[in-house]
Amino acid sequence: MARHDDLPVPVYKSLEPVYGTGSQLEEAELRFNTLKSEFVDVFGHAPDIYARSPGRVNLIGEHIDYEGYSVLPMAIRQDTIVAIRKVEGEKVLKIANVNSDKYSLCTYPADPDQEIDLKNHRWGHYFICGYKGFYEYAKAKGIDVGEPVGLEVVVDGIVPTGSGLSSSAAFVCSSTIGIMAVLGASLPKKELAQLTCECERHIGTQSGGMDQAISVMAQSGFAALIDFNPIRATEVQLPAGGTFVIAHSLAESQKAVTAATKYNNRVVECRLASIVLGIKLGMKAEEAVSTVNTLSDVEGLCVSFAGTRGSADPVLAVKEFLKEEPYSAEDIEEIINEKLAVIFATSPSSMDVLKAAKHFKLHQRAVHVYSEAKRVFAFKDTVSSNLSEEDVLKKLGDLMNDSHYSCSVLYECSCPELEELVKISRDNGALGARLTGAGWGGCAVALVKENIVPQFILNLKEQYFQSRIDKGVIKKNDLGLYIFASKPSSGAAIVEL
Ligand code: NG1
Repeated sequence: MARHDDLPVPVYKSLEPVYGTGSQLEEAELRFNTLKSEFVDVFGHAPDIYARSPGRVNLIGEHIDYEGYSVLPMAIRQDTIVAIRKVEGEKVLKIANVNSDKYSLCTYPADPDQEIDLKNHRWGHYFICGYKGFYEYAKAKGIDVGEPVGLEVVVDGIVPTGSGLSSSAAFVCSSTIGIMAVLGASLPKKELAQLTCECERHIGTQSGGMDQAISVMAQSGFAALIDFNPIRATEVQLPAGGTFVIAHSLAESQKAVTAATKYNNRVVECRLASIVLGIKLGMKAEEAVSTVNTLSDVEGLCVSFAGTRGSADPVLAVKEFLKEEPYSAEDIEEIINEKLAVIFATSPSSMDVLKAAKHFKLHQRAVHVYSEAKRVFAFKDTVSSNLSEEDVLKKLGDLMNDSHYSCSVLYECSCPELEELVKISRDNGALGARLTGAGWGGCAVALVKENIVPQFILNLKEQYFQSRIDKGVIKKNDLGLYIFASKPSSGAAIVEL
């Protein structure tokens, strides 16, 4: 039997297979109806098809996907739906949003080779990421999708933005899948996961691929272990007695806007750490510079070194060969015998990192990546072990706490609000709590025993959110958007109604 990730994105004629039954289905029916009437209002006719793709919460494995390591997220019920129609004749892409007060109509030429103006961020750019990426892929694979045509699009997204729940990937994936479907093409989910990751890089972040992979390949009821190179998703059945509660710190993290000092900075630091490690472990400088891209590329060398000390832990090599004090650009250039500006010359987003960086913390970033990669497998092994459920939950919680510590102290991607939220979660009985997603704001995820979930949510409302309601940061009626329990939801789908 084919693996589910080898199959194409499912096409449904009704909403039940995607949203199940009950209140979730009712909410979805309302959204699809509103989306359709909005489409008719704006463009004068109904859309050809709808594509939807969910956000995700990452349970463990933070900032390691772009280093080639496996991660363990699950899809959440919040998603982005793109309604789309092909228009022969007028070569324009018109992208509207049901929330037109916040997101006004964007238009772009129907030109797959257009440059995205990254200095002037517009919400519609994410659609263009999918558009450019899909055409590039079709061209590279010899898929004939004809001459570019005009597209009419209305978007409805309910994944909170800047929250670490992958609103951007939900938007890019639903756009790409919508474009693919309306142009009459169909690809296996595995290929789409890879393609949508490349699409999102057009926005200027050096994205690792986790978010798009889970958004496209998720299966209802399961979290997934996502492996890269080659990309694949293996279902992970979570223990029934635990629930993951997601809470927003209310600090918004604008990943694309702060990329040069935050997200992309860490990608560059990891690359530099891996080149320096490669050289210290015996590679010629020239060879390391031209062949080493990620910490996973030099893990083998690190493990061999650890072997000489009776261990298999790559962190031993980091401790031996990378100093804890931050490196200056000159320190690194001396070791690698090359100018940093030469190494990153072909990557404008990395050049922006170099311009903004005062120093580079190679030791801390590498320890985080190698130890976090191990925690992902420990999490997966714990879930499938024959420990008692009580012990499984406790161990998963401990791994989540260790992951948070590493993100906060070594990777420095937390913020005061997330620290407060994580502490309050633990004080109120969470077995483990950690920031999720890129960090620097956004959400925390807590593992909570099923039977205390309602009380836990109440306590967080009082202890974290009430003061923010009092200050007018959020409205009491909107609380359900900022704290909720989540079960693993289904992945991307095409809907023809
Ligand atoms: P967020 O910002 O939470 O969607 C980002 C990256 C992921 C991964 C995490 C950190 C994108 C689209 N997503 O997720 O690939 O690297 O940070 O683990 O850039």
